[in-house]
Parts: sequence; structure tokens; C-alpha cells
Amino acid sequence: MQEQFEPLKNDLLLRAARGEKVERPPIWVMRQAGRYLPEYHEAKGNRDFFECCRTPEIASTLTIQPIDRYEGLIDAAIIFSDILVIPQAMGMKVEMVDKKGPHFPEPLQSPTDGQYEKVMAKEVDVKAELDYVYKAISLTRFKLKGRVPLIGFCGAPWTLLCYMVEGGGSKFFVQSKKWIYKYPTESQALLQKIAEICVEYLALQVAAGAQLVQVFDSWAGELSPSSFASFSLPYLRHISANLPKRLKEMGLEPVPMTVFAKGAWYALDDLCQSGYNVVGLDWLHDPAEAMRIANGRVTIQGNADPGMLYGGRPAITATVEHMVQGFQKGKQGWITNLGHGVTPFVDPEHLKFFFEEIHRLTAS
Ligand code: 1CP
Repeated sequence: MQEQFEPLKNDLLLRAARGEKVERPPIWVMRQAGRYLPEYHEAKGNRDFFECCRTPEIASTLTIQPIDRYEGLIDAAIIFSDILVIPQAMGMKVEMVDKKGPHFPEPLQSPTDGQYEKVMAKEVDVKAELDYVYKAISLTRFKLKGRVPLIGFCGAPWTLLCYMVEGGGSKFFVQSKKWIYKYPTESQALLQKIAEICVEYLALQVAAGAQLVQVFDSWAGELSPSSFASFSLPYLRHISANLPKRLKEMGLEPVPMTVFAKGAWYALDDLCQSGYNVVGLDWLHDPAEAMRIANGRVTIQGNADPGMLYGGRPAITATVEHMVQGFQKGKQGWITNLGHGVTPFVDPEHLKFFFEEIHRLTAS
């Protein structure tokens, strides 16, 4: 499969992820494809969000839009998809409601509600159910012609459990907390099942052409340090321990792996030895302090507050200066990113200025 693609012209991201010395830190941002871009709305039209994910031609177009717009400024593409395709593959219905976000009409209510038993009993054919993602990845690799590497991803077990029991985004996480505190054993069985699907799903993304994979634990910060240790970390570790084994079985080389556990500042030390090459950070961390804790064990990815993009040029320059200084100019061990995804109302020109400032301030 891999031979059919043009050789990579820019491998900065992969080298930095492996901890090698680099000329400058690589740059990309989470949610770089999406609602803040006028060309996204134009290409999407009034198509349903998941229909875009399921149509390789559209998914690849949306993936490449930021690479074209920010030509020469960013160093990676991330496949246009969503973390909620795994619950869909597990047999749950998920809709994307315009301006509101994801909605599960039938969330898991309790271990005896019938839905849970159905989800646990279903043997998921990860290859067949998510075939459209692999096709989108291969088509995108083909269309990228080696300009930048392509990142594959999945949601972390804990974050996916939250959506499956809450039925969508949440403010108080009532159901998620009910599940882990009232039904810990059944929660762990579900987390394990999701983790196994994640391994197979990421392996098949790599087989299709993904060159680095990221696991998004967007709701890690809702857990306490001890509940993170019971309900998130073991499953993140399951993925990092088993993905390389699965790739080997498939006759494939390992790829760098990134974990992004948003809000889990208390777990940085543990995350630095959780089997991932890269640890993504949100903006609750001070860059210099995070580098001190990481102490060369992993590459750090992050971590500007996406909100500073609303502050205009002076705010962007000040944020980049602080970050570049804390991450020691990023000649080793730093991938530049925001601390979370680009938000919908960001001016694409401000994001461009953010990229330009990183280039300017890391040039030596
Ligand atoms: O450019 C990219 O980053 C690639 C595409 C991508 C990724 C990596 C999308 C497209 N979604 C995701 C991951 C994702 N999806 C996460 C993890 C990252 C994060 O924390 O931001 C999460 C939590 C989701 C769930 C989700 N999907 C939400 C959040 C809802 C909530 O609970 O607050 C929303 C709004 C979506 C829809 C979505 N996914 C992606 C896009 C472009 C959109 C917006 C769709 C639209 O309205 O047009």
C-alpha cells in the first residue's frame, strides 16, 4: 500500500515526534480543517457532517484545504473525520446537529437497559464498518503528493464513553460520573472494548496511509487523578502497548503515537511514560515547566490558548514569544500546536499570523 504514494518531502513532524534534532519545530493545529474556514462551508454545502466523513472525495478535500491555504507554513494534515465514528461502528446512532454538536438518540443508560448489553455483545468488524475512513486516508495521501505527512486519529476510551452515556456534549457529566462511580466494573468492560477497537482502527488507518496517530482524550480533565488512573490511563496504555504489536503482525512499521489528554495536567508525569512518543498539552501548562517535567522523555505538543487568536496581532506575538522561549526554540522535543482546536469564529488571517510568528521566532 505505502509504495503507491509519493515520497514525503517534509518529514519534520515525524522527526520531531521521534525526538530527533530538527531545524525548526513543526507546526499544525487541531481542528485546522473546519468551521472557521469559508472554503469549508463552501465545499460542505448543506451536506450532513457524517456524510462528509463518509465520502472520501469530500473528506480529502476538507483535509487538504488548510494545507493549500497555509502553504509552506504548516507541516501536517489531519484526516477529516470525527471521534464519534467508533460509537457508530459499535452500533450506536449518532447525529450531528447543526450549531449544537453531536446527539445520540439512544445513549447507554445503565448496564441493564438493553442498549449496553447490545453494544457489549456486538462483534465489531472494524475493517468493514470504518472502511470509508481508510479510503479517505488513502485518497488524501495520494492527493497530498508527499507535501506533508497525514495524521490519523481516534477518540480515547474515556472520552468516547462520556459521549455514549451522556448522548452528546455535557456540562456536568452526570451520566459519565454515575457510570464510573455506580457501575465501575461495567464501565471498565466498556472501556476495554473501546480500547481494543481503537487499536484495530488505528492499525488499519496506518495500513491505509496514516503516518502518525493521535488519541484524543478531550474529557480527561473531568476526572480526578485517581479516577484518571482507573478509567483513562490503563486504556490509553492499552492502545500504545498494542498498536505497535498489531502493526508488526500486519507487516507494517510502527508510527509515532501522540496522546492528548485535555485538562489532565496532574497526569503529565504519568503521560510521559505511558508509551506514547508525543504528549499533547492544553494551555493550563506553562511551557518551561512542562519541558522540565518531560525531561526529554517525550516530545511535547502544544500549547497556546486558542482564545489568544481573538486578541489580534499583539496578543499572538506575545503568546508565541512566551511559548518559543519556554520550549527552548524547539530544536528538539517540541511540536507547535494550540492547546485545543481552532474555534469557529477565528479569523483565518489571525491563524496565519500565528504560523508566521512561529516561523519568525524559531528561525536562527
Ligand atoms: O481538522 C481536524 O482537526 C480534523 C477533524 C476533526 C477532529 C480531529 C473533527 C471534525 N473532529 C475531530 C475530533 C473530535 N470530535 C474531538 C476531539 C478533539 C477536540 O476535543 O476538539 C471531539 C471531542 C469531537 C466531538 C465533536 N464533533 C464536537 C464537540 C462537541 C462537544 O461535545 O463539545 C463537535 C462540535 C463535532 C463536530 C465536528 N467535528 C469536526 C468538525 C469540523 C465539526 C463541526 C461540524 C460542523 O458543524 O460543520
